[in-house]
Amino acid sequence: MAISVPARPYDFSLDPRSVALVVIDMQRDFIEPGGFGAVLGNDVSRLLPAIPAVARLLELFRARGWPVIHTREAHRPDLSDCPPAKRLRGAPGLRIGDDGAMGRILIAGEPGNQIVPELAPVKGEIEIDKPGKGMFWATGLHERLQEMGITQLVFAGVTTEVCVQTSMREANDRGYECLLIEEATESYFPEFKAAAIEMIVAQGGIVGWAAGIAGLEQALSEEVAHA
Ligand code: C5J
Repeated sequence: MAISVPARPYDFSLDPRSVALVVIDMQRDFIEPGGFGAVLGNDVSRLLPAIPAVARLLELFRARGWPVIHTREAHRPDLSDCPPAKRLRGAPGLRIGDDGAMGRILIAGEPGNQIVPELAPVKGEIEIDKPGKGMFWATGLHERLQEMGITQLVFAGVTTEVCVQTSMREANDRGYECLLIEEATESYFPEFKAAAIEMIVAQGGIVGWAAGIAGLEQALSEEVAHA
């Protein structure tokens, strides 16, 4: 039976049989000093509040055995999946593939590319290395989700207006119903986070829905009480 989650622009009808949690790029490269986010001049501490909120979401999904997907923005060590337009952006020495404080910047397998320990994937969860900002580009994820019968995606992660919003838009175009949990996403620019959420829910939910985490937790706990 569907669970009604208080959301904007109107309640989200969550189907436990076809929902998955997507945690976008909660990796050290964006969240810790010395990574990609920091070398671009951002205050990475602005992303920290998302960590406990994403942990709460993981707890909700893991407790119910619902699927969880973690993404990392990650390139191959030979950079064959990083187009020059992306590789050459920014000042020399601070670019993707360059040596940073946590290894090569945004390169798969490097220390900085790991998901922060508090949110580390557990056995059975899907991990996707994506060379783009969006989670569907060059990842094969859509086909995997289709095989699993997933039609709804609950979104969390960083940054709201870049990889989260791009992934939500890609998902929306592929026919998924998307719900963004507001406390579980952050941006280096609070005004961009606020604007991205408004863009998502505007025009009757043109990209999807947004909800507070407490409303989701409450709706799921009531579901247990009624079961
Ligand atoms: C960025 C991301 N901001 N994960 N990536 O470059 O949002």
